[in-house]
Amino acid sequence: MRFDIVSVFPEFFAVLDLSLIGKARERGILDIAVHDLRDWTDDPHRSVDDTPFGGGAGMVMRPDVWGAALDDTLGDDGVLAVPTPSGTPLTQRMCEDLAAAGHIVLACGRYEGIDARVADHYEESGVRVVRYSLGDYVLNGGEVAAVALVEAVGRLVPGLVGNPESLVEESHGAAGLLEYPVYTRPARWRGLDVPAVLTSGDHGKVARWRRDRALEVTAGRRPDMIEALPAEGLDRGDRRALAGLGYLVPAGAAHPLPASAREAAASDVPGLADLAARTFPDACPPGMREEDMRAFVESHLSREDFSRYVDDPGCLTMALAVGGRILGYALACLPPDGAVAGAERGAPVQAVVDGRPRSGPLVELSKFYLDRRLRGTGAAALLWEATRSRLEEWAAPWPEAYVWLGTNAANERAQRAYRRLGFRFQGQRTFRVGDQDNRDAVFARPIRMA
Ligand code: 6GU
Repeated sequence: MRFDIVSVFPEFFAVLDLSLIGKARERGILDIAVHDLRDWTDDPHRSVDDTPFGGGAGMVMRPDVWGAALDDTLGDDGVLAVPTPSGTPLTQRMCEDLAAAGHIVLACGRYEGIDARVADHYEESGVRVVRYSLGDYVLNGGEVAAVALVEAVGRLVPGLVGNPESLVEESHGAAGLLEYPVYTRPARWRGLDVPAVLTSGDHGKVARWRRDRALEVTAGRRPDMIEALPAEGLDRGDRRALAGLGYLVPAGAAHPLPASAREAAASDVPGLADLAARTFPDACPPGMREEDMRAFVESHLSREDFSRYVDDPGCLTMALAVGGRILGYALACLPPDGAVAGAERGAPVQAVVDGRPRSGPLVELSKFYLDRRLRGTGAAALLWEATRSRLEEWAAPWPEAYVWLGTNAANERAQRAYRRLGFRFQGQRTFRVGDQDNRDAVFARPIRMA
């Protein structure tokens, strides 16, 4: 691999004699030539710049000098790389692509940059031109960015990095995630311990922990990278970790989507009513008649109903937004004066949860619905935890408070889900839709749990 670097500060590139890049040059793996742009001037002052046409501050680098330099260095195989703050942000993918080119010529501008005709001219003559930036900030010239490119591209040349494994498992690698944190001896430093899992010797647990940390670090610093992850590359553990970080992968989605559960606002009402109409039949027993379900939705789950629920201080309405769309909701009835909500609907007034009899208010979780595409995604835990946390705030005046719900007795899936959320079976009730009595299983749990 050959690099030609053209700059008015050739001494700057002494750093390329050091470390792995320096060794690779000694071993002939990398051939790096540094040139002084002024060698291509033909005036006594060796001048490389002039004032800008159209006026303005600073100086512009002359096309004639650059043309002479690049004609001599590009040859018939050179790719022209131009560091400039107005370039495309340099990525690992671009570096991999450039590593496949055998010869790169770096044109380091100073001052206000190089006359625009230079890059245009070489592009028009069939030279591949890459204008790149290191990020959204301004350096005084392209030299630092040229060193960055030589190192990032050079280390991908076979034989340069001793252990090719370290090229695989790294930030911006194929995984599309930032690197997990790493640790070495001593195991305890300034009161800080190395995470115990890393000294456990359990390779499976270490791998899971590292993957979870990589997801966590990436979600915190580069949410754009999380939203670009291909869904098919995410296993169950990844999906669980992502749900905990506020991202869900609905069935059929190409990528994780940001998810948030919050108290519903008036603007959520149409989305809530649409979702309720879609999900209500999912929770009904198989024999239920279409028109009965439709009538129930019209009389309890219309837009007008949701408007009332959202405005009613005795109701807590929670919306789960996924990628900006409402795909889940919960509705809780808050009993006045810390009493029992839904006594007439079969509230488990005598509830005993994990051996403890209920005391304090009993909230009714009257609706808890998710779009089908969210089944098994961790969405239930996300919506529940946000709901529970609101209920906990509401229940602050009482030392203990409980929440109950009824769900179709035949719906094993729903009952398993409620058990996972800490609810315990209390008994049965009948629930009327149309002219049919349905058997419901009743569950309860404390709002706060240790
Ligand atoms: Cl490539 N050049 C200059 N002059 N400033 C920069 C840059 C490049 N990337 C970020 N800032």
